[in-house]
Amino acid sequence: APSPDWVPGPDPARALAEVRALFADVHGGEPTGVWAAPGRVNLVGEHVDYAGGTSLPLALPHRTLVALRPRDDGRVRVVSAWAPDEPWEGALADVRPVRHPDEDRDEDRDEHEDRDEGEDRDEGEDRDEGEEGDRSVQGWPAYPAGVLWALGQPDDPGWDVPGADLAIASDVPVGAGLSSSAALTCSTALAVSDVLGHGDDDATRSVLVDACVRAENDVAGAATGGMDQQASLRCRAGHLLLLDSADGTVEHVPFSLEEHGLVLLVVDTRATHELTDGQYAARRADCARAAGLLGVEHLARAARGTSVEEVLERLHAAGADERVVRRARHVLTEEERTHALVELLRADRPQDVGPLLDGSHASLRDDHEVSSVELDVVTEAARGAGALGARMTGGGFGGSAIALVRTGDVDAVARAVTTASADAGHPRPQLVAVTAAQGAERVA
Ligand code: GAF
Repeated sequence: APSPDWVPGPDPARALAEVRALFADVHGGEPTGVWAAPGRVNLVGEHVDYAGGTSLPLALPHRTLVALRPRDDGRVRVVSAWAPDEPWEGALADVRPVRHPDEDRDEDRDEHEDRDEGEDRDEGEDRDEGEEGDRSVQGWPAYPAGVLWALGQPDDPGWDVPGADLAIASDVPVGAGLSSSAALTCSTALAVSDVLGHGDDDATRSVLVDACVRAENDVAGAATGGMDQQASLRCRAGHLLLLDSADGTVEHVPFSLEEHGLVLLVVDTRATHELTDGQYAARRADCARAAGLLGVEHLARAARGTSVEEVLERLHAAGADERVVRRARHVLTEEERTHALVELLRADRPQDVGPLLDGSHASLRDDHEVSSVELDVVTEAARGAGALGARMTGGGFGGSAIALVRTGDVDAVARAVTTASADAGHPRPQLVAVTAAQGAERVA
């Protein structure tokens, strides 16, 4: 049987040396500073941020580093350790949103109306928010360039953003559903904010979250609801971020598994994970449809003061089709699981949260239909080998799962997920045990 493939832990000193050397090579001289932002996993509260729900992410020790120095000619030059010989350069003034918000509005509306009437649509249908060709910046440079663009938008926040030289290096696995893109936008945003002297309070961090979401949605054309950027910018070491996406408020919930003899294992299935293929947007549209039929702003809050069953009955009565009801059931039950899980943690009972993790996975798989066969195989194998609970984490359709495991069972679980993946003909998963790390910060 194949042996488990453990991802090497992050090496912050090496990453810092790498990004400095890259900066010197490509731009010459020293950056003004270096800023770091982490990837994340979400413990529970999945696919609810765009429905005003509650999530519980933690920052990974794996981070993206951005070395930055402002330029006075309005140009952006950015290089990354992924492609050190291919720096991207352009004028900040030429960075544009994928599609202007006012354009195509009628077309959008028609499309939504058609969609609402259809029963089960073709799941494979492409619903890209923007085609490659619409983008003013192609590929990964759209993320840092998009942040500079977003922070300079006159409506909000209207900062006087200069051009910049940037170099980027990262430990965050790409395409693994661990928010490598948020790590990239958030480290860039903090760098710009800091060199412009905007201070570092919670209000500024919230401005940065919004700019990063806007950069990803509008310039990179990638769908995201905000949880990942909140996690990357606002998490604290040793804590989960209890995030209410209805109003952006957060609490920091202490989270240390070690004293309970537990480990949080991340299993990257290495199966394709792509949020821009339209499936994510389709889930959002279904949730928006449910909220509209119920006449509420935040679907995730609709069962407060009543019950999930009662809300679902109302949805049926309002004419929702069966698929929209299932999407709503996911959001509403996930909200209950998240609050129950927080209560268990507050009672110092992390060993008891496993069934809530399993329930979350089942709901994401059956009601929201965002899991994948690879994720189902590894979560089932983890449970079979003694994991207390396991679920997909992040956007789904591939990417990573998490498993809560007793320290003594880690090897058995690692072997079980590796063997089960091999038996199913899937790629060999990559494994890493994680602790709750610090959110974005200046490191040099
Ligand atoms: C992706 C999105 F970017 C987040 O906003 C969130 O919706 C998540 O999927 C699912 O919880 O990571």
